Amino acid sequence: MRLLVTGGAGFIGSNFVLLTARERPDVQITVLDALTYAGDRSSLAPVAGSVELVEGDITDAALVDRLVGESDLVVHFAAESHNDNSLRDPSPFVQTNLIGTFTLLEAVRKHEVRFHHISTDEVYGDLELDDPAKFTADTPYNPSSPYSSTKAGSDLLVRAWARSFGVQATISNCSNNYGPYQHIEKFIPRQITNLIDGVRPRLYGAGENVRDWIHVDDHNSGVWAIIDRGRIGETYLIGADGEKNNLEVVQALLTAFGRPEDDFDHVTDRAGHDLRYAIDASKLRDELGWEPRYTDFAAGLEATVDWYRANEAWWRPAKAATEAKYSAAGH
Ligand code: NAD
Ligand code: TDX
Repeated sequence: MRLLVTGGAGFIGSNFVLLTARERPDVQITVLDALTYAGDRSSLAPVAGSVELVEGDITDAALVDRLVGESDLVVHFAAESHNDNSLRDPSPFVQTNLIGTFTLLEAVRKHEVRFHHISTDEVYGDLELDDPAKFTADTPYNPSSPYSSTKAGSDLLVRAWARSFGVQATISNCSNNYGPYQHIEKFIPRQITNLIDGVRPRLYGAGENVRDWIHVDDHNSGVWAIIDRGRIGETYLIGADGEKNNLEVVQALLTAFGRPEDDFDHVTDRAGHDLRYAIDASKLRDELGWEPRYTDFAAGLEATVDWYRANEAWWRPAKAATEAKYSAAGH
């Protein structure tokens, strides 16, 4: 099988490629990635000999048409992915997340290629802290940020192309991922790399916002379950019952570094900051028999801390510029 992975040099995409190369040696993998600030060729170093990396943009219709024409399956991770960046400059979010997804959809329509679209739980907006309901595939869309609204728009394009043009597509909406190769602009690796540098973690607002954490390998095993056994045209939510507020996560990291639990700073809150995300993944569990493997968050977090300690050469070059952007925004 010939697999095209967009965004395969980013956090989740590179972990997907590494997992696939490990567990499915028969799959021939090509990565299409623009190598933006968030993409890193070295994340694919372990499979450099067997995976082709094409450096290019998903809005490049001619390139996308050629690569899709040579594939049996497209898994679409490429996106601008960071909320704080989308508040500073939404333009690349509209370009990549909307126009890029449209470009891929036109190519899979023409070549009749199976398509899996990677999306986020943020399309559903946020929940109250005490709301007993969680997000399901029937929750109405209600995105808050330029990032989540462009992801929501991309999901709707996929649904329309599936219904109106018969594109063989599935969609997954996953909760917050953690694990190796995550860019240090994101919450957990930002605090880990701060702590390695002896800098106090930075908590937005009071730290009461809740995220539903899942290990990146559990996300990607869910994606494969949907590709293998999912029903065409369907949306599946991926989550592993990992709700934690940001204060709890910072305290767990401080503990892992042997520092006092109050050794952090409160900084300016994010504009429009979503309060809580929570996933009901029973459709994926019951219909497709998927189960997460990384159910011990503290252990997963410690393994992630170890990875950042052992791979300083991977993240160090981006640290100063990432923190300079945050300082300018009061974060
Ligand atoms: P990331 O920012 O780490 O990686 C994105 C990758 O896409 C990078 O390699 C980048 O170079 C590439 N890219 C960006 N624009 C491109 C373009 N125009 N053409 C080609 N390549 C381009 O993101 P991530 O955290 O790995 O997220 C991957 C996907 O998963 C995204 O679609 C995101 O919305 C979704 N998602 C992420 C999370 C999370 O917690 N990180 C949760 C749910 C869903
Ligand atoms: O320094 C920080 N301090 C802090 O308190 C940073 C960077 C973040 N935060 C808070 C904001 C959020 O409540 O931590 C939480 C997580 O922040 P991010 O890592 O920026 O993630 P989030 O905005 O929740 O979005 C992530 O999950 C869903 C991914 O970046 C998205 O791509 C995905 O769709």
